[in-house]
Amino acid sequence: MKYSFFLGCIAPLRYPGLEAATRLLFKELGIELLDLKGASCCPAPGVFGSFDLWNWLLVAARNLSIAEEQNVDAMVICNGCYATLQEAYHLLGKPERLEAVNKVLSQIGRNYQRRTGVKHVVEVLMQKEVWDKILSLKKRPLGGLKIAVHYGCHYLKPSKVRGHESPETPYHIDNMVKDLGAEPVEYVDKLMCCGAGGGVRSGNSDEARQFTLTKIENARKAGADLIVHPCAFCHFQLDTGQQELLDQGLLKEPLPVILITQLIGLALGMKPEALGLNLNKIPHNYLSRL
Ligand code: 9S8
Ligand code: 9S8
Ligand code: COM
Repeated sequence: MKYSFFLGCIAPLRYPGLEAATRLLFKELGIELLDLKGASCCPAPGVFGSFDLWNWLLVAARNLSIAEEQNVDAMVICNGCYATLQEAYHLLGKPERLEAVNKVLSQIGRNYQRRTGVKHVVEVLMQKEVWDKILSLKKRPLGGLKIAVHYGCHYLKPSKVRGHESPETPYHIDNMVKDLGAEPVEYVDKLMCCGAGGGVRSGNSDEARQFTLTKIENARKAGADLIVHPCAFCHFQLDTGQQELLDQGLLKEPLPVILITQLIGLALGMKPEALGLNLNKIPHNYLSRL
């Protein structure tokens, strides 16, 4: 089993722990991750796609063509990257469109044939043989931890293109949390945006933080000890956004935030520092209970 690891921008530039944890976990699982040499920003679906669909599609097709050269699917740890690359793959299913894109790509000696596409890291991990292996490697019991799952908008919608379980009542990540021995908690407005998406963080960061605050308060009311999610972009907003709320005196008790690969790494007994948990702004205070 092999994938080409599409890093996006947040992991390499702001939260290197997300990449480190994912690489460590995949090494333990024996799944090879190739480097996507020369990959750029996906480009972010809201930030770029909302303004210029054609150039967004061209850049996405260029990124997909690099993974295709390696004959493997690209794998992402961010819903935004997932949205862009999967939607580009979908849109390029129309032959005239693919031809038009390839005409431009040929100017830089590239070509994309749609032989390979993209997988979200959750889709990769949830394959039966991979998940069975994870469960067989469990070392650190997570019992007693209450975890609020935040799926993020782009992971689930548009549901016809994503093709997961119901976009209104998702359960895959909750099931993972349960299998790892922790307790997933239900909370009000679970499917609410973290606040950042669609370019809102760059355009109106106060508005974005209001979403974050509501989300954190709802998760806290449900008794959560931490929030798990599948998206580097959500990680940025939920962690950095909470620090900003603390600085502004708008938040009293923050909740630590963790990417699904970091949580699995913890369950497998890996060191919190090796998983990059010390690189978060909001400290992982529950670790002393494990
Ligand atoms: S790349 Fe550039 S800004 Fe970001 S991390 Fe995910 S979405 Fe794609
Ligand atoms: S960032 Fe990740 S997927 Fe999104 S648009 Fe609403 S939620 Fe947070
Ligand atoms: C969110 C990415 S995951 S974007 O803000 O919608 O581009």
